[in-house]
Amino acid sequence: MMVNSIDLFTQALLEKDNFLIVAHEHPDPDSIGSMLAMYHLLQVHGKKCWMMCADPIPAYNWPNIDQILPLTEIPFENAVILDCEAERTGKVYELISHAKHTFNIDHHRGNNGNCDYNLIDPEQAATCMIIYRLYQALDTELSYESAQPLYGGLVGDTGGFRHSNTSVEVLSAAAEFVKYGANPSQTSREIFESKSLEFIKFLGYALGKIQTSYSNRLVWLGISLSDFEKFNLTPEDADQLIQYVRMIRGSEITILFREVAPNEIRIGFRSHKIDIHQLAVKFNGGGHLLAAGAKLEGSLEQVMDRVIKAAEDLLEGEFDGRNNQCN
Ligand SMILES: [Mn+2]
Repeated sequence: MMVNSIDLFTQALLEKDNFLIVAHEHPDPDSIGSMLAMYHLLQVHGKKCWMMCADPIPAYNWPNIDQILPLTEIPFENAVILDCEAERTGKVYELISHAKHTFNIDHHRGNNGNCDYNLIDPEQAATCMIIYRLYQALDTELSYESAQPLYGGLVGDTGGFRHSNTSVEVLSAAAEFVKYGANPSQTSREIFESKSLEFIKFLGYALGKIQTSYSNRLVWLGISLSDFEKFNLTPEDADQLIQYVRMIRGSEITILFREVAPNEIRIGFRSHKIDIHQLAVKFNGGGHLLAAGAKLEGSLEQVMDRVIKAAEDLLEGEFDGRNNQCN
């Protein structure tokens, strides 16, 4: 993996023009926030740029969000890939494979660093923190256009400043963004408190299906496609379901299984203290030390059996013989 210095990265960026900005499929607040802040940064520096996302965009009231294009042909030259590696951009991947130069900014562990220019830092709480460093490196003053989306990205990836990645740097940056017009209460409402009535009723049903072992140290929940259909929801609507599952006192590993297509199971892993990234990697996934994901083929029951067995091995310390505690 090749990682560039911020100076080399910004210099290469300023030498080029006509950028297509993309992020991972199934966009979250950090990927959307970094797209919007990158878009504004490039525009301030006189660049022509577009943002594109093949999936639906949440209805956040953030500046320029209506400028995100659906999948379409545009005369771009260079691609900026945010909050993931190029291979995880979904339906826009084919488009960006024609880019003259590729720029990648990400904070996920295991990013392959295969782009022409890579700014990858797994120590950062959010990709938005790295974009903020770009604003500083380019002496670009913050404004509402950058502060609101950057703040939103931090709120999303820190779970509303509650996760272990909520550092002094994150809180200082957040304060700076609020100074320039980011709206904390509106942002939290948009990200965490704008569920449909159907979702809340579904939540009541889904939480009734929670299973646990090892005295609640391991907690998991599996939702089938037909469960989603009963409530007129899609698996994407339940992205945040794992937040409720991980609230159980004493839980150390939390796993959410969602059947997103017939026999295609998306898995979310969370922990307060155990490295569950290695668990995701075992099933060809990835992410962060305490928040990771994977996707497996098979029936919901088969996949749950396999993964729960591995999670139990991890709790028993019999998982590849490694020390699993994080500091
Ligand atoms: Mn992120």
